[in-house]
Amino acid sequence: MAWWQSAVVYQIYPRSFADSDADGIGDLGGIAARLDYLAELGVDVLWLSPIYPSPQDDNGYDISDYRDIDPTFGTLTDFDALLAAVHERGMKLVMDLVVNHTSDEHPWFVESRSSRDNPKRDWYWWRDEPTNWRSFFSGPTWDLDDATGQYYLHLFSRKQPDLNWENPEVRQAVYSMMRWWLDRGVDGFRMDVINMLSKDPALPDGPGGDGSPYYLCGPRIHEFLQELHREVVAGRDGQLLTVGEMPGVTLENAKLFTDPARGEVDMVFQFEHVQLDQGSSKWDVRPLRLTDLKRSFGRWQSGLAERGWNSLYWNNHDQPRVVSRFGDGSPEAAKMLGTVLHMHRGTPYVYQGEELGMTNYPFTSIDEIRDIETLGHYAEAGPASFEAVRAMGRDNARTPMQWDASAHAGFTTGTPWLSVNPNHTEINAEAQRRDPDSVFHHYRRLIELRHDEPAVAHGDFTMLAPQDERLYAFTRRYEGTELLVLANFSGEPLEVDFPDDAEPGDQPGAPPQASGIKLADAAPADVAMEATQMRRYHEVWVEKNGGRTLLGLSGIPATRFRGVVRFLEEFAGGGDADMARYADEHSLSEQRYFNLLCMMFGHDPRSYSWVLDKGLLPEARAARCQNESDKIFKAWGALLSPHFSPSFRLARQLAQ
Ligand code: TEU
Repeated sequence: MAWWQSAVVYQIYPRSFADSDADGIGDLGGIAARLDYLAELGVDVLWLSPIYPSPQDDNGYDISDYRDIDPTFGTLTDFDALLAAVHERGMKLVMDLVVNHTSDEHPWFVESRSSRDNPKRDWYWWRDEPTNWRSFFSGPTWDLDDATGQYYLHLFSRKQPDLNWENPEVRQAVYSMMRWWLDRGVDGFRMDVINMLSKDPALPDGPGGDGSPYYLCGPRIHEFLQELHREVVAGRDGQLLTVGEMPGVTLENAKLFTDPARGEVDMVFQFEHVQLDQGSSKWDVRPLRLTDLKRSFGRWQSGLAERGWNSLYWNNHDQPRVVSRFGDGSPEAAKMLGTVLHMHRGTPYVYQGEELGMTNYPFTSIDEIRDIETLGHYAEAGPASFEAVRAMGRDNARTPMQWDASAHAGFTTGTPWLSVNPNHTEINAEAQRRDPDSVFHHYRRLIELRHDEPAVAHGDFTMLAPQDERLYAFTRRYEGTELLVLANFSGEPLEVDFPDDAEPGDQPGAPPQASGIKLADAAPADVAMEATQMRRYHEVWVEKNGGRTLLGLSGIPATRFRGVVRFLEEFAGGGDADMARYADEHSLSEQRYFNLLCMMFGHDPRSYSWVLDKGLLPEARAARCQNESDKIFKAWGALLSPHFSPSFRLARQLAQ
């Protein structure tokens, strides 16, 4: 099993993460200052969106020098220091590789456009006549260069001319640059629109201006990616992570791209699930049907079960915030969406702020928008498109990270390049790190679970209730362990039926019977489970050696299931249940009580025995004697936290 199959990646959008020099734009110094936060979250890999010199026409995805750092973000020395600090904390760092196109200010293009017989003319696509292809950023994909009287191709902005990968010199120049970064200690690449490198050299017109049939997964794409792997990645195998961003990639092609035997990429970003709430374009917004989402995830889970590997993401710098898009913007919805994604088979990607439940921005005017794609669309579609811009615009993902409740959310002491979401006073890292029940700590627990429970990384996937438009339910099975994930996508309480005589859906993906959920196997005798009320939450059950434990919200022994669930609902529902009173009423033994508290604090279920080993019982008992629940929590938190955060794994190492 490759290391990245049980890893979690955190995407940083440097412009919006943290600003250390008060120019209102994030930078490497800001990232370095926040590494302990990321270590506490427990992520394994940091992916940085582009930080190379760039005119910033597309916020860095237009690179003018591949072997340096844009002064806005810092210097190569700053970069080396950041990389060392990341490695010191046991994390890895992946760079963004943008080689389908360069900036038009890159020396390669400056040379190429200088004359028709310049040696680098063929490094780009020049034609006397353009095709009818439309750009991703609206308008044509060809621009006329007056000086040489020819058109050059740019699938994105006119300041992002496409490189001609048919030219082996281009490919070798890219491979040399990639090796340069790897020799510097970088741990891999996220590869931008990497399935667009191979174009049909005939460059035929496309149906209705859609040129994608001639540049998405083109004729030589597998050859190019295998050559790249041979020239750059081979020999460093096992240490690196490569993920290819592939708009429009099919499952069949993804199997080829991610089959380790073919030596192309480790995983791909496919777009199927982020286009389910769209009609003819991303601006033609439609309501999401949960059955469509489940069908898509189910297909990719079973499709790459034997060969290849999935990436898992809801958010990135190109997508609106999922909690606003597929949820109601609430912390509960954020946790539910996090649980659903992280319990699938694949490598999860957390986009900055997702772990806090950051939402879309309440844009009121196009003047607040900075994104070239959105502005291009608005220029064509006009004011009538503003509602779609608000819902789907990329700037929703790019508002500054919300570190605290202060003026600019602790992102900068200057003026942020993009406004901070006013809800940062409620939604911010500082408050959530203190609150064990926060979205932050829920994401931290999900990441812990992936590190500690092999079934999460490696278990077979079985979708349940695929026809249900409110419930997302599935199981993961691995060596006698079964996870049951139940998630309620509707805003209303949901009745979930647990028929006692459930028979397992034998084959992964096998459709369950007509109604109700088919659980793996009948519940142990002492946990008679009838219908259970699901609030807008989610539950993860672990079936291990005949015992069944509710996880996710908390790990609680099965024996007191119904009582505990009622308690959970009460508690999670914010009722002022008095812990101690509850423990007495339900004669929870000291061990069960401590374990309950531990789970509440999202700590390892073995911590009671840990408390014993560490001789901390006296303090723990003392903590228990204080009868107001908040006091108990604070006391318990104070008792445990020094030993368990910032990251359980670290603590585990410490404890050994
Ligand atoms: O995105 C490619 C891509 O697919 C996006 O254009 C996407 O379809 C769109 O934004 C969805 O709204 C990559 C980068 O992630 C993006 O930021 C760049 O703008 C683009 O390539 C060009 O480099």
